[in-house]
Amino acid sequence: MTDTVAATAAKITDMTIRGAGRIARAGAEAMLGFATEYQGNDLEAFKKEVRRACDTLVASRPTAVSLWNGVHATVRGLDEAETVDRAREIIVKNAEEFVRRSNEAVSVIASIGAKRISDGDTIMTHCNSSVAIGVITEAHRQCKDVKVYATESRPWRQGLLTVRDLDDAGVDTTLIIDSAVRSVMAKVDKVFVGADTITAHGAVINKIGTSQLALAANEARVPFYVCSETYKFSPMTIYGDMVAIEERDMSEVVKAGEIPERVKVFNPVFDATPAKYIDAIITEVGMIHPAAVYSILSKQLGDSVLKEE
Ligand code: RI2
Repeated sequence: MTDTVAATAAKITDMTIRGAGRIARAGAEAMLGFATEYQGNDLEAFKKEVRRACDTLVASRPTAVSLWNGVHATVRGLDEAETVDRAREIIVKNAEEFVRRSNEAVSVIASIGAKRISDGDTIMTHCNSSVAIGVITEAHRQCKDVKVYATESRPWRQGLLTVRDLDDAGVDTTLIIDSAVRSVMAKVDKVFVGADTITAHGAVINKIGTSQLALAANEARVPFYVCSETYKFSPMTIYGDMVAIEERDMSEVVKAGEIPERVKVFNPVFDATPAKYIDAIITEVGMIHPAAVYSILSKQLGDSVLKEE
């Protein structure tokens, strides 16, 4: 395995590289780096190293299926290669195509989602979703008067990144602590969040606390939109696989010595929002109902999705 793969996997694990879309593109680019750097002419040995590289990258953050999809998109059609050079070409081409389409999807979602923002709207968003932020800043670029409440999103406090991103774009932004969500929801017209993984039955796995925004929005009759590229849809959940919810170290929640030694800290970094709390998923193929996820997945995967045991 090359240094590029190990270095990228380490940066995804320690969240130097974070965000479901960014880690997917980083995974694809790491596979491109692997293919370019690989020395050797034995095709079977190359394919073995490719599998190791894929496994290392996918294991670096278990919840976001975007990473799995981004990495595995680069090896599509590899079985047809008869030489290492041809296999290398296939990976490089697939990786470049994935990154291009991923960036394109983010801008298509921005233009579709911005249509759902009216002049004068107050929006709430959670964590630091580049796709949800793209929708909001596109509406602002269209001279719509938009105000945003961004949650702090403990424990990583990605909300501080969001308020910086929005302020840089000139958007009127207010930071709130996560426990203020339900009381602030009374001032909110729409909620826009991102996604790490969306299951075949339309549940959305996103930063911990997202389901609380959805509950509060549902109670207040505030539309709740998820902004997500379709490579965040999970093929494995078609067969009933559960999405692994990553748990991270207690040091992200409390400092050493802050609490008694015997006290445990449970630090799940994602949660699941059931489809019934989601008004629409804004994707690069259009605004869809959560119930449409399966048909899009099966269309993208072709018949294989129905055959696999
Ligand atoms: P974009 C992030 O996870 C957040 O949960 C965010 O909503 C999601 O990925 C999607 O991000 P983390 O990497 O792809 O901060 O919309 O744990 O940027």
